[in-house]
Amino acid sequence: MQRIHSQEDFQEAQRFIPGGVNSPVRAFKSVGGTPVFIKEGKGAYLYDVDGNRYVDYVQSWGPLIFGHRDETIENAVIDAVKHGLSFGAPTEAETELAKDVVELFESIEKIRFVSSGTEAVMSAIRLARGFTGRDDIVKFEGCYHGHSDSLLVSAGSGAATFGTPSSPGVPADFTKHTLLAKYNDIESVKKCFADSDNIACVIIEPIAGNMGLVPAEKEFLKELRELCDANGALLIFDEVMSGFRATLRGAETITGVTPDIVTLGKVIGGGMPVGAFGGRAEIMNMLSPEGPVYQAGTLSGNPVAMAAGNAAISKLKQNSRVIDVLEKRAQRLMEGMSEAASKHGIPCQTTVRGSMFGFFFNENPVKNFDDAAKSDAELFAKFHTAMLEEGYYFACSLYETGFISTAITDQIIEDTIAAFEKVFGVLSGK
Ligand code: HOZ
Repeated sequence: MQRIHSQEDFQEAQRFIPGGVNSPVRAFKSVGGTPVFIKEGKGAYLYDVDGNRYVDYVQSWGPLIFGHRDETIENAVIDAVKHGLSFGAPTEAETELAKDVVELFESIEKIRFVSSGTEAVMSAIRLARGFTGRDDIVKFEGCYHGHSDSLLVSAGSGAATFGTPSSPGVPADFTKHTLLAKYNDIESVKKCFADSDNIACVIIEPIAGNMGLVPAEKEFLKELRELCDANGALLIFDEVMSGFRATLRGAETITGVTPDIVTLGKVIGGGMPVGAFGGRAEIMNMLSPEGPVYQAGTLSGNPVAMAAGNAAISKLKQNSRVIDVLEKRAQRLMEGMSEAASKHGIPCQTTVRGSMFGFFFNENPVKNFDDAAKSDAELFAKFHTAMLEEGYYFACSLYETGFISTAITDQIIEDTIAAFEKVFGVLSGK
């Protein structure tokens, strides 16, 4: 497969954009080669600037649950654009989307829209601090909650991919209130509460998607809830990635644990830049202008983004079985991968939650970031390169999650499994 134009574009981009990309994980650094420059997407496929076609298992890192250029979402956006790009004033579309989310998530009575997941989480933390009057927060190793200062500690996603667990430019004073615990290890959380009586909140991805796909165990979450209650701390579920992906009504419905605040993004914007955070009214009412906790944004609740979000969420509501159908396909994909890997003597652990899937080239099950980091990164890089050559676009980091969209048919899944067979055969030398 020729990717000459992508290579030229990357050279040119690097002259003007640090690393040639506007988000580090896109740079292909951990898998080698140069990033593919995309010209367009349609349905299940991405087309690059050299005219190559790829089945897209990244789906813009999650948002595109109906695939590229879904007609309903596209038309909603075009219609919104014709009425104006931004008003900086309230619109009915914001209430419409708010109503839908409140109806779907039992834990959310009120919600506020922002422009990114990072912004949603940063604001949720401020709200939790304002509500409790406390400063400390607990986060888990390998969980990624965007790149705001106090959360860039042992973060997953790009930060883990490039081995920069925290970043220069983040003053130690800003992170001294961030306590670290180990995912799926309640004793490590108990230690945090023993060390501090100033904990405002515990933030967790209940279905972690930024250290690869690693769901939290139900019992662990239950104990986490109890610990928060016993210590007067809030529990925040970061569902920027898993929201409307793992299930329609939030991780709370599959874990049986109710959070105090939920953060959302990705699917909720249908492909446009949107984030949101919501929770009980007594907490949300602390937000300005109702309460004293300040938070604002010129493009918050942007009418075009709201139109895309409304179209995506109403489509999901109308077809409530969509996530089950996608889950079956994801299961088949991962089953096929496991079989192909084991046939060729490659250790492989797989996980599925709704339309999210994850795999590690690892002898042992992965329960936390330390386990994930023991995966075979070199093999992952070779796998990624070989699958790309076969026309399959997977996330370019072992610490990311894969996504199925409705455009990815059963046949595409079977073809992908055949490609796994071929690639594992080559990689194992059999
Ligand atoms: N933080 C995103 C993945 N979990 C990466 C976003 C991007 O590079 O587009």
